Amino acid sequence: MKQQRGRFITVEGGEGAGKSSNLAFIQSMLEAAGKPVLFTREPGGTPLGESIRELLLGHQHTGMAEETELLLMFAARAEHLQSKIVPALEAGTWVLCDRFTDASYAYQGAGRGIARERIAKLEDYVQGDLRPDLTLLLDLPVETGLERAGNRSAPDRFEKEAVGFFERVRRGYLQIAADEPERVRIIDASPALEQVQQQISTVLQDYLATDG
Ligand code: Z5A
Repeated sequence: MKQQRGRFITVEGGEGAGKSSNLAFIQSMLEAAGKPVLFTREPGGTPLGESIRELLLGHQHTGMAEETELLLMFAARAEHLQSKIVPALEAGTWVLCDRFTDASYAYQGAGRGIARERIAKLEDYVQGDLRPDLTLLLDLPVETGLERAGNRSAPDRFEKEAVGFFERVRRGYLQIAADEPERVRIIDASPALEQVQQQISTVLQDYLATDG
């Protein structure tokens, strides 16, 4: 009998939205439902991808061209898909990924101003037909996110952007959710963690009941 393909779940959100704080919760819910889960992240997820991540987030290339940034995201993604994500999905494993291509549309597209059509061409080239099955978008006001993120580590190359950049990123994400309401579920990330996790739990239970 042919192995059933695993599901591809991504988690997205602006700065300090709480992805890291909720990923273990999401993974444990899926595992409790009997799904084998591979957790990974973008940019990164492979040795080569993690090296690209250092180039992207570090401060040694502050004047990086926008196109270079976009192409590096997709270079890391190509490696990630071929060596990790696709083999796992084909083996029936559920892949839980901290950010994926929606982040390229939100940050490089809405944030930096690269045309959507250009990103779509790269998406088709690198991913073929593969798209996430479910995306949880953690949404909160930019100021709240920046305040939360500011209480953590030193800022990376993206975190040094101005507030206007993050406002465009947020609008970009919300537009994706409006365009694809079936795939992208908005989670209000403003309240306390327990309330955020209640919303996540409802969405995942619903997904597991209908598609899992
Ligand atoms: N990027 C891109 O441009 N294009 C692409 O295609 C891809 C990525 C894939 C790296 O992402 C950067 O890459 C990212 C976009 C870009 N740049 N930025 N900015 P990342 O995901 O590795 O890093 P990040 O966005 O900076 O994530 P983050 O700052 O780690 O945020 P988070 O994981 O969403 O938040 P958190 O660490 O869970 O929470 C932040 C703080 O808030 C922390 O102290 C928590 O304890 C606190 N917190 C969390 N939830 C709550 C609630 N509910 N109440 C109160 N406090 C809370």
